[in-house]
Amino acid sequence: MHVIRRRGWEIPEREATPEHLFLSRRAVLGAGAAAAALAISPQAAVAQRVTDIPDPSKDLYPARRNEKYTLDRPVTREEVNGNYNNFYEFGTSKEIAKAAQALRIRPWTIRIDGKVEKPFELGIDDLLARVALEERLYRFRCVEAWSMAIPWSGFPFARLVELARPLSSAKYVRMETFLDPKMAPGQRASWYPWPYVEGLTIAEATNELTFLATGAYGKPIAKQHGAPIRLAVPWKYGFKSIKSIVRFSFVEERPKSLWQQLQDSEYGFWANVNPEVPHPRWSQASEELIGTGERRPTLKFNGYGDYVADLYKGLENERLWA
Ligand SMILES: Nc1nc2c(c(=O)[nH]1)N[C@H]1C(S)=C(S)[C@@H](COP(=O)(O)O)O[C@H]1N2
Ligand SMILES: [Mo]
Repeated sequence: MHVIRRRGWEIPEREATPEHLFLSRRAVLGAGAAAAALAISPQAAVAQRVTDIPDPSKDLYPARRNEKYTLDRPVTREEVNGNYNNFYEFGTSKEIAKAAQALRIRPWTIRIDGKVEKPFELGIDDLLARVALEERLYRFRCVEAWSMAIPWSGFPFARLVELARPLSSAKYVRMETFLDPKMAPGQRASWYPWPYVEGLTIAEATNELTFLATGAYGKPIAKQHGAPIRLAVPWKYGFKSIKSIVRFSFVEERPKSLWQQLQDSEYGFWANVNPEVPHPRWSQASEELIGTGERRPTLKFNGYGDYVADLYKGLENERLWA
């Protein structure tokens, strides 16, 4: 049987952001004015208390694209990307999108604590009102040897560090996903050390590529991608990019992630993409571009070495690659 399938390379990059929406909105309001209006709108406040539908942040998107970050491949189609996910809080299958709709994303409180001038909590919409959103096209490489290309919207992690005001004794940022086994059935599996935890050094966190994604495909980020806020570190294997974050702790000790606690040999702290260092169970030399069937050689640091290679100088004795 001949199956007609739309191939990834037929999808123009501009589909990442529905251009007409962006242009018409910009004609009326600057992006900043839109954000300010939203922050004080009574409807938004009610929506936050009662339900997450409609998403009170929806008018912040699409965000203006930052053209600095370009791709060497087409953007993965939204339907493909939104139906092939890892989100173990909702189960171990890749078809997790439906189950992930149980995630409640308002109210969503984020705690900033540890070695900071003053610990505090703030709601996701208060945070969104304090940052400038932009869109970035990033490659994404899972340790399982598949990849996608994603138009994230969000803001640089460095902006969060600025708001957090860490003390000089802070060496790492430890991030934590929500913990709610009633809402997330995967968290009833007691053999996982929930909640999901990940970490970065402060230097990694403040690298210009390190991004907190609150949107994708020109909209608030879908639940299966880790709404309402997830990490995007495109030079690292996918598991580092923790989803649905509720806590950022500035700490002295290197955080130990959920995966590292489970299987240290396969999920180290550094986890940078390197095609020359095989995973203990398979090669990392190439990757499948999900949605196209194409296989491509994997690039060192996923092609982002110009931005990040310097971060790892002097760390040759660390296990940087798995
Ligand atoms: N909280 C949480 N974050 C997570 C995961 C998870 O199961 N739970 N999976 C990780 C893995 S292994 C990958 S590959 C990416 C998948 O992101 P995506 O589904 O948006 O492509 O999320 C990462 N972040
Ligand atoms: Mo992954």
